[in-house]
Amino acid sequence: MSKVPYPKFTLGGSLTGDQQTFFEKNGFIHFQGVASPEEVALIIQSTEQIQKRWLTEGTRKINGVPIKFGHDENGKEIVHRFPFTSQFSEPVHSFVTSSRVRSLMVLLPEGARIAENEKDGVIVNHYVNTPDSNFRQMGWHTDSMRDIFYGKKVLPMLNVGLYLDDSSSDKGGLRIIPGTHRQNMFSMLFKKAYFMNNEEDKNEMLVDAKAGDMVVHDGRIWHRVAMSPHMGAASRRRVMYVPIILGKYMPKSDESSTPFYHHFQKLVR
Ligand SMILES: O=C(O)CCC(=O)C(=O)O
Ligand SMILES: [Fe+2]
Repeated sequence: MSKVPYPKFTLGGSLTGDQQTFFEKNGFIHFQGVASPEEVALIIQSTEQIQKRWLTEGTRKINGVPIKFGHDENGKEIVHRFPFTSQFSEPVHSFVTSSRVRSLMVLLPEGARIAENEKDGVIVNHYVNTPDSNFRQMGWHTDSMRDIFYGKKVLPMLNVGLYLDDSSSDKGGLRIIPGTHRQNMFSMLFKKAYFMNNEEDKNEMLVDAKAGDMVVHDGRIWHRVAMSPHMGAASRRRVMYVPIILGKYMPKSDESSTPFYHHFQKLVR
């Protein structure tokens, strides 16, 4: 793993030239302290309310996208992966539509939009490492692979991560291979076995983030989430992802069918 620290940035009213150049070269960019502790607390609270509601009502899917369930360190049933969160949470919706997220549009060609009701919408991931955890890591993948399953052309997209917990190597953490967003299609398809491979890569870089930080990556970049060396509460890692996309508008509804790539999600534990 690369031990060289990468630069972290501060988000102003608009992205600076340096910030845009860093993103174009590396395929990711890290902004510190984008959401306040109060805002993060409200978002977490609202996901707990959504979890309660989905568990009580027995909801299994939102707009055709399966909710991933599991158990926490106390054996309590929890939601590990929440799709379309902004449709159920005012604090999430207001963050997602705020100028902080909108200012990232300059990283994509004209016409990009925040996908609140397309793909899987705004996702919240909740990892916890327990002996029978259903979500403690995520193998190597690119997010753009999903476009291929939708029969769409691979267009640039951003995945905007908002950290709800501190996340460094003690949580396992996000590992990115910088620059791989510029790879050819063959490498995007076959560089690594999608979701099956959890091995460390010599060129991977650990994203070392605090709650409230925003880390943006290009959808074509190779990344994974490593397993925490700790068990239970010490391994808890919650992060929210906002997709910013291009191309044909494809909204989801209750009648939407389950996308094929979700069969891969079953490989993720
Ligand atoms: O949890 C993370 O930081 C990354 C999640 C991810 O890569 C995904 O949901 O596609
Ligand atoms: Fe991903």
